[in-house]
Amino acid sequence: AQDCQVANINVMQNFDKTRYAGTWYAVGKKDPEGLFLLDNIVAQINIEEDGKMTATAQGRVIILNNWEMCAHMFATFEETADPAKFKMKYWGAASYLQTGNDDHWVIDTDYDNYAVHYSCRLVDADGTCLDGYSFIFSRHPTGLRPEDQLVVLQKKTDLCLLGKYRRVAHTGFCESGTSLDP
Ligand code: DAO
Repeated sequence: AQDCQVANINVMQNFDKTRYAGTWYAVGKKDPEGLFLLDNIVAQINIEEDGKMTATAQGRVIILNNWEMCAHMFATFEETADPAKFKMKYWGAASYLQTGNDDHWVIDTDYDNYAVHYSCRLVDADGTCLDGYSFIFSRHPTGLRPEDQLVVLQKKTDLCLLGKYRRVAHTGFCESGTSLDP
């Protein structure tokens, strides 16, 4: 569907959260209003013993007075009637980081290379998304394989977000402790 109606967005069929587990590097991002995670965004999806999906994530952020830091985030996921649509509750390791309750929709993934995520925070009166964000995830920090780029391009188009993404750099910022020098 490409009528830009949030309700008509196609998500991953027969989504398998077990195969979604593991490390994902954000290589592209469409920001929401008041963006939070800037770059060096890595998510680790876990399936707990009770079968529930959780995640830890990190990324470079700038908080309050231009403080640059690596944010460590946690998330729990509530399942819905659609296995590819989750409600995600998230919070930071430190109290001054963002907290929230967002949709987490898996639009498409081959589990081994790429995943297209989507979250609309605010649906407009006409049914389109007024404020949302989307991650393009890769299993590889270097980016998407050429053969996945066309699939992802089509999904961006389906989401009515073509041209709204930026590249997410991985410079090692969040791998070097508290140092500001990657
Ligand atoms: O960066 O502006 C933003 C919005 C993203 C907030 C989400 C925080 C991270 C929670 C874990 C993500 C797991 C995919």
